[in-house]
Amino acid sequence: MNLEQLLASFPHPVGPLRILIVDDQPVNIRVLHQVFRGEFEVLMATSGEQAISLCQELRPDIVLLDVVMPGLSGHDVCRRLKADPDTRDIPVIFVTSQNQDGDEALGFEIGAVDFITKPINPIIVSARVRTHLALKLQSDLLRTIAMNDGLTKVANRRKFDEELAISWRAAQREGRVLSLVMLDLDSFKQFNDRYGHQQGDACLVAVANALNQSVRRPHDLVARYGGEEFVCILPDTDSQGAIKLAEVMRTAVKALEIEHLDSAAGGFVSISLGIATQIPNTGASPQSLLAAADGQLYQAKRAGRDRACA
Ligand code: GH3
Ligand code: MG
Ligand code: MG
Ligand code: MG
Repeated sequence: MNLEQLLASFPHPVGPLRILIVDDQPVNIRVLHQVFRGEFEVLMATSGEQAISLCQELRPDIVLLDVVMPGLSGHDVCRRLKADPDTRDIPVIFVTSQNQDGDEALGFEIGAVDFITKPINPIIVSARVRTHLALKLQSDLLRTIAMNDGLTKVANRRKFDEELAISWRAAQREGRVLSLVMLDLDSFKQFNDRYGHQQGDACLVAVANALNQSVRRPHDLVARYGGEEFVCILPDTDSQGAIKLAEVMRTAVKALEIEHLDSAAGGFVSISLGIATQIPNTGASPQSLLAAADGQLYQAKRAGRDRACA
């Protein structure tokens, strides 16, 4: 697949591709800029320090990195990018006039994907960059498919398990509170029976979107836990905050006004929710938090559905 086909394969829109050109000599930057302007969004840095902060802030899709620079060298920059989980996956191509074999080998050893020598040949540089961008997009796409639910596009169970473990450790380290909201569509078997599975699928998509629009903080995560069950991870959110959000979600789903004549909630699709909150400590585990949320969900069902229990 070429770049354009890959971009079109993503389940969500992907912005213009960004390339970061790093060189201490502006004339070298200008030469490379000529090659890529118009085709990609071009970012520029004249020092290693600047390159690292641009990578952290703007996450370019690829970096063309000079080796010899005052201050941080290209090798230093590459090592730092590869040591940071947030920037590790950005492909780095070294562009340098040093072309001894040892230098090139070191470049690969510290994580570069390619090596280009100056003076550059614009056609070759462009072809190599496009090749590495395509590889990067392929791995981004695989990750997206592996971590998101194909039907509703929210995070899947795998992503949820990963994120819960990460959020749990972070809350434990910082002594912060962590909440989970587990929710389940009410009488959904009957919905399928009456309206058919296709309508059922469309209903799940609409509910997932409503849930996603209900969460506000960048670290909140909505995931599809199973068939018609969803779960939300709410870092740094106490019980009151989680109860408030659960109510926002319950109201948002009802406001979709999806007809469900067998429902207990005024003829529309509704959800029941269970909330659990904990400051992670020894003796507790992500599984115990999940079990607690599930227990509350069970209570909400028993109490008549279309409600939240905490
Ligand atoms: P309750 O209110 O107690 O949750 O009742 P319920 O009928 O929702 O619960 P139950 O677990 O008995 O049924 C869940 C139903 O959800 C059964 C299954 O057909 C449906 N379901 C699960 N996943 C999907 C899906 O991906 N698409 C569709 N259309 N239906 C699904
Ligand atoms: Mg230089
Ligand atoms: Mg159900
Ligand atoms: Mg269920």
